[in-house]
Amino acid sequence: MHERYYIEKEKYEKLVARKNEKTDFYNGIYDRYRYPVLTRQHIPLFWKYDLNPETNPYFMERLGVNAVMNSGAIYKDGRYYLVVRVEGNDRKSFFAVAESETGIDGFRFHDYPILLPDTEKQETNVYDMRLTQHEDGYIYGVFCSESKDESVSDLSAAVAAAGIVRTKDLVNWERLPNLRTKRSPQQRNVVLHPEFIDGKYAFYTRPMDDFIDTGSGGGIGFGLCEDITHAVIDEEIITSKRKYHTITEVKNGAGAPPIKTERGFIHIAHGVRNTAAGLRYVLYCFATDLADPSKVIAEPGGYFLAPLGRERVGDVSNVVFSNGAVVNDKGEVFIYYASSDTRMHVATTTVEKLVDYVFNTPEDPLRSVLCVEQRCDFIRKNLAVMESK
Ligand code: M1P
Repeated sequence: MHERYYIEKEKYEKLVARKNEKTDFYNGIYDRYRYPVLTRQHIPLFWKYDLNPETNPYFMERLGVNAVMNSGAIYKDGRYYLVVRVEGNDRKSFFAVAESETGIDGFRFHDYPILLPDTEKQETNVYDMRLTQHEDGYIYGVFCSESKDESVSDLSAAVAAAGIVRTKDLVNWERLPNLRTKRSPQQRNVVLHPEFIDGKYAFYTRPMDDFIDTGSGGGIGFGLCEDITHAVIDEEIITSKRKYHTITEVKNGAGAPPIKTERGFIHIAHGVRNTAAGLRYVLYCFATDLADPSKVIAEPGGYFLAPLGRERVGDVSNVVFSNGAVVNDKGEVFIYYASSDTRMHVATTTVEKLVDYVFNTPEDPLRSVLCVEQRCDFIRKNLAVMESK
């Protein structure tokens, strides 16, 4: 083995063994952590370096990794699993499982990434898998399956569709045909609901006219399908709508599969607005009805989590994106999010706190004057509380 291997291996083991710690960030809603849970430095050396000194005398990276980001998550048998989007230096993304005992540190990749069955021959790239433990007994992974748009001459034109896989052990993956939505030419950010609705599989969708622009797509959609092995959605209705001059003005999309609580399903989604510096992605929450998960019953105003400090800089700066959150046996919630399409973080809270946040945070009144009224009312009540002490 090249001598440099031992130096790099020591650095790697130190990184994986590093304990994470809460920062002094406070908003009463969730805690943030000092270190990302996964970075490209967490990729095993044997994924990147040819370890044979005869074929790699300079111990060079032969297959580099650019970033690790948008990860699906699941809590299984007392352990925390992420299905990570790994992006090679060649810009192609793929999926790999990383596992931890604590959910906040010690994430280690399994020896091999996931080799998906090659059933969609036109597919060039895959990313952003959402993991849903469905009541039918399978863990489903729904992800973006991207292909070149051959109908136009623009070399960068692409078509986004929702790919579907399922597994029971996170090792063997069965690929099902891509989801077809009759009314939307493109789909990204599709999430499978964990329960049957009227005996059917239910999906949160994101209707789009174009690969980047959602166009006439008014927000996060919802649709039912009879047969997940040939998934077709005839009708999509809009649940959480995009709104003018809010954090969702340009687009929004479902994130982690919804968390079931006594008051409703809690969704952690992303909202996108435009700025002079480009698009800004933040996370926001809403709740849907337990019996009719297409019906929004609470939507706190503003963002839940926005990029902060070093999170603001990366390959696509000013972005936080989540497609995985888990609840452990103690009712603690681990929200996994990527910053700036570069690295993975965790924020922790509890189901109780999430419910309080979603149902007791005021809605966005949508106009400045109404926001001032809302805040004045708030201040008035607080001053009365302070005076009574
Ligand atoms: O670059 C930010 C994000 O952009 C896309 O999200 P959306 O479809 O909502 O625009 C996704 O490609 C996502 O992977 C990426 O993090």
